[in-house]
Amino acid sequence: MSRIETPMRIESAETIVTSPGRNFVTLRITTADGVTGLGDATLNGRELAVESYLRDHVVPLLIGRDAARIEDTWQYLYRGAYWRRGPVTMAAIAAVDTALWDIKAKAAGMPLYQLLGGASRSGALAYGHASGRDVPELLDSIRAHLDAGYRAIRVQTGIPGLDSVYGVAASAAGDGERYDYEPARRTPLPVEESWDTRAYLRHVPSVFEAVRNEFGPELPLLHDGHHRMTPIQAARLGKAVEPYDLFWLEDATPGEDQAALRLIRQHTTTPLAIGEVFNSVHDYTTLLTERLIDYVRSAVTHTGGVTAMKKLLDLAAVYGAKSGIHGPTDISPVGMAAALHLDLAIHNFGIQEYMRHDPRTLEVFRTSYTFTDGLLHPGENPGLGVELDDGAAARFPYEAAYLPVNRLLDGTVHDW
Ligand code: KDG
Ligand code: MG
Repeated sequence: MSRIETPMRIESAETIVTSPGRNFVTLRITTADGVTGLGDATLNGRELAVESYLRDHVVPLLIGRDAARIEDTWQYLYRGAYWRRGPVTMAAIAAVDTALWDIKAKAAGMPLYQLLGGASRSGALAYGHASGRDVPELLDSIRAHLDAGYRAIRVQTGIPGLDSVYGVAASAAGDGERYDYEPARRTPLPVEESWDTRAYLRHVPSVFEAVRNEFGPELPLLHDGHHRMTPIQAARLGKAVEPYDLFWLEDATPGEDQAALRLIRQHTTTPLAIGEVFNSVHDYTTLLTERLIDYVRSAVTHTGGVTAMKKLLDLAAVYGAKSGIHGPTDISPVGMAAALHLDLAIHNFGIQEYMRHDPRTLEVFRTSYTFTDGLLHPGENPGLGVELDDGAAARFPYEAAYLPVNRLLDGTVHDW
């Protein structure tokens, strides 16, 4: 496409890498008439690969393009690369796409959710991350989350015999002390954790029994298996927790094996959620068309942006599945805002994950979304409603950080 001369011509695009409590990669696109848009390109533990993909291979293609042509730009970057999918590529495309939607909505003078069809609800039900090294600590953490306004709770606990386990805060519970793995893990090599699936399967049902006994039947409870079980182990866990009426069991098995979900589905009525490590609608075709899952866990940040997520969630709607957009703290406030605009607009909204960001993160990213009575709302500012403070970003330089590696007790590398 030839260079165009319109106010919406892309004048510049730049990547901002900053580490206000944890690493984030952001793309900022500026049009000829000075409208700016932000997109989140953070890929936890592999941040600089996406930054280079954007800086070296995408930004030069954007200059001079028409910022208004969002679908065309998406297809140009996706098909034009020839190589398909992958977390690095799709995070880079997501950042461009989200920034262009931010620009379009700002130019229209509307919050993005209006361009996506307007609000379908007054707010998005959020779930928080409660955890404890043992059951009493977990119950305290749930109480603290309820006091902080959450109306749905993810439940993760320590496992007897294992030192540290995914999803469990390292020190005593409380609303201020929640699980967040990255900031403490700035070591030259990934931290190694140990794992024993049989111990986990023995322990988890009793944890849910204790939580239901304490908090009653109504509170929506979620659990993340974090890819660690085989299909038959997952089927067993799903069955064992049926009396405790989980909202969902997430990532029971490694996500890339779509057919594994057939076996789990045959054995349990516990609702299933999967997809935070996916980056394309093509990762979901078996899962959705065969109705093997109930919730789609993709992040806007990792699945090609607002354009691709809207298509994915529309496909999910056809097959009776709902959204459960990924929202841990490694999704920046820009990625979180994009999720919230979709949550408000789509019909098949399920739930939104929400871990509050570190105060340093919120110094860099000035947000306008709100959390009231358990519901998130993206706010009414034009665009995404997030601004990036360059001065604050510069105060927090990038530091290498890795996610942990998991090993079985005999030393075999396992899924983390
Ligand atoms: O970067 C990895 C995290 O995003 C992931 O471990 C968080 O499983 C997760 C969740 O459900 O939020
Ligand atoms: Mg998860």
